[in-house]
Amino acid sequence: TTVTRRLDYAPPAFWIDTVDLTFDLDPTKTRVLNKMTLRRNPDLAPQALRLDGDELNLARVLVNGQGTSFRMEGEQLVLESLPEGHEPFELEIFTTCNPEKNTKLMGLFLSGGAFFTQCEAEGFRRITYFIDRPDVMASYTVTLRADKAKYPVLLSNGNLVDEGELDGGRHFAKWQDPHKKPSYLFALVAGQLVAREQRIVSRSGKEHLLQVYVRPGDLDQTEHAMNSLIHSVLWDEARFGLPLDLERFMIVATSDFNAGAMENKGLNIFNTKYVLAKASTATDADFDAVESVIGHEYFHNWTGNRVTCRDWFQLSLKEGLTVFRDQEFSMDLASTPSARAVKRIENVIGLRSAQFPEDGGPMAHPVRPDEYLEIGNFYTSTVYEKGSEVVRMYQTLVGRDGFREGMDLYFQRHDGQAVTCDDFAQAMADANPASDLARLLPQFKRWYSQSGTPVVKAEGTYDPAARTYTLKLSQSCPPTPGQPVKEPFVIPVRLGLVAEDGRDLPLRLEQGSFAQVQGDPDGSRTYVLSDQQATLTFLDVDSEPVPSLMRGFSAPVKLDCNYTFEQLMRLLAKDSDPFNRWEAAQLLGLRTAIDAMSTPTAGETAAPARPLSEAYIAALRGVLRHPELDAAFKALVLSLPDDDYIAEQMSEVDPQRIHAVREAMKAQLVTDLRDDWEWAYDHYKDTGAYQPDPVSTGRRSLAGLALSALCQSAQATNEAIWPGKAYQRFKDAGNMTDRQNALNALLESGHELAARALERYYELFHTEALALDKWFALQVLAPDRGGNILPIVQKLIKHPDFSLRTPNRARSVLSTYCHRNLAGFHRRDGAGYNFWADRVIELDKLNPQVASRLARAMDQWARLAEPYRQAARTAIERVAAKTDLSNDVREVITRTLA
Ligand code: BAL
Ligand code: ZN
Repeated sequence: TTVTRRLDYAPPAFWIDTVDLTFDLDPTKTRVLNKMTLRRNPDLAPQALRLDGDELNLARVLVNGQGTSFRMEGEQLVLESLPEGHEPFELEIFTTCNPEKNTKLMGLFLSGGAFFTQCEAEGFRRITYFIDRPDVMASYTVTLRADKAKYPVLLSNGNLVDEGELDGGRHFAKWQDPHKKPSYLFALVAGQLVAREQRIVSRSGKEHLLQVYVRPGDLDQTEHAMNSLIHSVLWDEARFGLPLDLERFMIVATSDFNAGAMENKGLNIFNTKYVLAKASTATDADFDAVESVIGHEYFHNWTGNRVTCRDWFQLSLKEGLTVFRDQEFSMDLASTPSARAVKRIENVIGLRSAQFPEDGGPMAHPVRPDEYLEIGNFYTSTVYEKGSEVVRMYQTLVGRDGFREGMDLYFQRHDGQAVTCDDFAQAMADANPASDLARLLPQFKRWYSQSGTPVVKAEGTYDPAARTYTLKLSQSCPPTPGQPVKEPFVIPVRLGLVAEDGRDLPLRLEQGSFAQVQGDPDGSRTYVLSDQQATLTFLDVDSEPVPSLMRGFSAPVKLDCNYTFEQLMRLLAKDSDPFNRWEAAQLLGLRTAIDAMSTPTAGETAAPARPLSEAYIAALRGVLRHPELDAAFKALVLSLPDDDYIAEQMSEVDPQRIHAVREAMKAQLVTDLRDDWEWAYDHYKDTGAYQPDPVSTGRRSLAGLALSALCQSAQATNEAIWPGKAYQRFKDAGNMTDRQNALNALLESGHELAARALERYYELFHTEALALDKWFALQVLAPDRGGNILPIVQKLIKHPDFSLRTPNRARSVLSTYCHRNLAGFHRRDGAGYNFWADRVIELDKLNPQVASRLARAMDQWARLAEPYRQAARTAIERVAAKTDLSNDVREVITRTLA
């Protein structure tokens, strides 16, 4: 219950050189013998040895084979009387723990009768006493002993060096990790598992064994994971020169996991959601997610494991960088420029829907936080996704080759070390001494220390006589908790000037210059905005251009440009930058929503009947029917900004009103484009034998959108044909994407066939956990009709297949409801908030990490209009009044009310 502060960092008083662990695995009483060699840190004055522990039963402590005195301070084991001097000594600690009771899923736990571990950030202390911090790196030897019939497979990090039989039907396996590592990268797995195996030869000619372990019966769902892993290995060698440094690389899937996956050295442990994929139960989005999470964990092997974090405040050092790497990986695999742009847009949608609200709410924190009560609360989209944007800005500033040189230097300097974000920044700058980055490094690093989303304001004026175009740029950043005033950021503004015919005009500046960045596409240049404001005068501009700014989303900022409707229409129709084309459609949609919100209507949940302008509808039709644009891109342009993103723009949020307005926009879009949707559905619906490639994924996505539109427009006109077709497609679908889209079309239109489809879905998939998660989630995600979603949610949590103990299942109902259904959750009667409070309290007793994520659903309460605001406050205060909350939930609730 104490706050940890970044500036309090001090090196450890002892180093641990080797760790020899012996486990006698037993569900209720696992014995752990931990033999370590330690030595005093020669740089520090002699101190007591403090070892972290958590819910351990201590049986014995020996120093150099002798009993010793020790005391407990809270959960820490403190040893004062240790050998003096700097010679290594041996410490032997014998403890037991109870995996079966471990519902927190941190440390050693059971899942489906098998043992798994999760140690990041502070789970190793739940396995044995240890100096549980990432800058203590040791060599591990691990012996696992267990009943052979129940636990035939025994895995840990590194190489298998011995195995054999023991008395009483038991057996053992001994593993040795050739690489030193911090405790958070320790892992073990024991159970009945089978593996898909593949031997590969890397570029350097070395042989490696790749294994994907799953429950027997799931092997047919591992091909995509294995392919993704092979692609990851090849990509990291090709793009960054980083080879696999292990003879054996293992992935193991478990269905009980707090996070997505974990990069333990050589033994990645994954949520089944990010390993298993087969066409009949996984959607295109699932296939994509498997590819990027497999990539992500694999890339951690260098960015995280070979070079790790000195302390947990540096988390983005490995997470921001590794998200950037997995995004680049997926973009490189996507291969066509259009498919790359689609990936980029999807990533930005993710950033805006989670990170922007976080940065504008009570949990706002810098990419490198300054303090925490519970580090588990800082595995956030700020540390991950905004952190990745910060890494991307290095690449934007120094170019792709310069970035590679920076990475090379980073590894040259820091391989095998535990370092800080400053070390990464310095390597990037030192490898690119002539760059703007090197010139502006201390200022650039404000991205790590200042929270909040900066706003870039842009105003342009054209002077036809002088043939000049003047662009005034300025930046600001709103106050965030603990940071009332911000200094200017270094913001790379990639820009172009779009002529009426869509051409990019030449970019000649009167004074000042663009960043010397290789790789900017024709017609785009990058201006580095580092002052509070700047004026750019472009010469030889022969017609009035529309500025296309922040192309490719060149910095994680909000752009405030007073575009006219016609200017946005030009960008939507003609911008050479696909990101900004999509962005123009989003802005048009947002503007329509905001205008409609301020139009008086009868009753607060009523909305203007036809909020979209004819010209906008016509432009969307033009995109939908465009002969060359990719289907995936069309689907993104044709998707209206969602409720949450609209809410993000409002200073006062009225959730029911937002929902009503968006529904009115959608209703018009489906009706006015009725024939175009029909054309699109017929044109895109057939994708042949299932392949999760970008082209067919895009086609399915657009066909799904079209089918949903057709069902909705049919509902308005009482036609039966499209719901019937949707039901048929649901029944006959050859893959889960088409099936789910068809079911979703029925759910979204509120047609009665939805109930029949749901029943049938349950019959088909109730034994497939991941598909069943979707069954729960889809029902909760359906548009709220007169408050019908909460009763559905209440019914679902009583369903025999629902369980709070399995994070995926708990999230499929609770997070989906509280985080993703704005109108269903934010009810005028406050019943959604009460439900939230009950579940947070209930879940906190079982699994504080999952509970604290759910607690975040109230982040935006202070911006709510009445009566929502008061009802939300009452519910939050009810949780706050509990005296036995975990640190995880306590920290979130305290900040929320601050
Ligand atoms: N390190 C925790 C899981 C991940 O970000 O890969
Ligand atoms: Zn990660």
